Amino acid sequence: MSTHYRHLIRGRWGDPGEATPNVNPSDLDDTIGYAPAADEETVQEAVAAAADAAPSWSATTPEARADVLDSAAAEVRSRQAELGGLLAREEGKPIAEATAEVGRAAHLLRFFAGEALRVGGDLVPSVRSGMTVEVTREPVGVVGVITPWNFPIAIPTWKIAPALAWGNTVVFKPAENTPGMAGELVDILHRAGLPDGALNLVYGTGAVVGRALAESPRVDALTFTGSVGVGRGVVAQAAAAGTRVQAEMGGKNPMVVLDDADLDLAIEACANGAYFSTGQRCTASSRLIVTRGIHDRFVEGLLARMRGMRVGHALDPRTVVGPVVDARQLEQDERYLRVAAEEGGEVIGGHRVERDTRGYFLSPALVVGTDNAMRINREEVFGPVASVIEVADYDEALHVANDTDFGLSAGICTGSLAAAKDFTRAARAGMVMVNAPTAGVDYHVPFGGMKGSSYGPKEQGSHAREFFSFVKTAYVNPGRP
Ligand code: UN1
Repeated sequence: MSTHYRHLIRGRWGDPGEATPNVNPSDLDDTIGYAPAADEETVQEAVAAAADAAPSWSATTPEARADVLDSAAAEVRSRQAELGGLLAREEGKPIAEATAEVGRAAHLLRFFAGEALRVGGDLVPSVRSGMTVEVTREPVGVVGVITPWNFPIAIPTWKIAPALAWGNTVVFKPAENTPGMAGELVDILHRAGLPDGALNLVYGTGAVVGRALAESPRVDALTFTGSVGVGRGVVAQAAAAGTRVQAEMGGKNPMVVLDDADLDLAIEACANGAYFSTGQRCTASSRLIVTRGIHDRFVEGLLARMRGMRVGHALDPRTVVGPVVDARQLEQDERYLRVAAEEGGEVIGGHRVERDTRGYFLSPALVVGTDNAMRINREEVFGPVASVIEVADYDEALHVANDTDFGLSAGICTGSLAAAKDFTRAARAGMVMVNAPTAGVDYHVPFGGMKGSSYGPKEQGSHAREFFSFVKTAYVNPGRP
């Protein structure tokens, strides 16, 4: 069964038009649907629809906005298994992780339903007699949302839900690899009671749709998650158009393992952080920085764990590592493994795997004997690939951890409170994890990085308001009664 996805503009689902197949990466003979690709004019129509809907949506009560997000949360929750199945089929995330991601989307919707009701402000006495100052938060206006394929419902939700909660209207451009999940999320929100034009969905390429959103003077704010290369361009285009912009890009996240770590815990944290979701997470633990005393035992244990991970069809419940998302990503993963070997690393694993269905299956890989100057440790691979860097002690580990252009997430496995506290403070990253994988974050607290990983305010939690609302300062002199 396949579907023809359609744009949603001004509350109307468009015609299917010319369409690109959406292929299951676990089974290339399974075409899930066909997605259209918008031209620039279609994007402008969507932006105009969002701009026209902005005055009335921004004037709705907090309760009305909370109710929409709350009913969407309930529907996502009640269809969790079905939507998880679609996510696994479309993106290749193993079914258990895919279903959990749908649950996360329901929680995000519920959290931001609450946030809509918590919109507040300050009433401040003026330095001038008789005057008061009101500091309030208002919607920014039209928000452009550009999302990647690797969390095809969680990331769109954590951008669209706060945008709507704070009274903004949205034009949403999902990744080309995951049109199905985008269509389901938008359909659910639309039927939950959004007025026409409050949420518009436009399929298509980054080069046409993404660029048109980034350059449009009628888009007031643009939120992006994706690669560094694309993100930098989006930030530059948006800044040139005078648009508020937030970009969450790549990572090369260090995981430090010290001699005093709980070995089993460290192995499990690294296996999860490096290989779950096929390593296709900007928060993946990709540089494992290990002190000398534990190095050999750690590598041996991690290799055993890695070799035990079943690679296969995302809908097979035994699968731990699903397929790589597409041919281009598979080629990139293999290219980095070749480069790592050429630079002197020892590559273990990282082979194509044959299964009953034709899919982009790659076994997880560990590159040992690397140093931090190698390309495998400088550039994001975005696949089931991690490398090990051996260091002398904690000080060298911290230095290596911070010696990177990125700064999204950083982890440490240690039994030492002193080392954990020092690392928490000294790691140059937006998120620090102690005795836990660098990936896999909560939905109710801020998310985001520093340095080359991120641009602009953080996402999620109550901090999302910094981006999705703007602060107005009103001076009121009521005069004499
Ligand atoms: C997580 O690790 O739970 O694209 C979330 C990414 C991140 C999300 C990671 N923006 O991988």
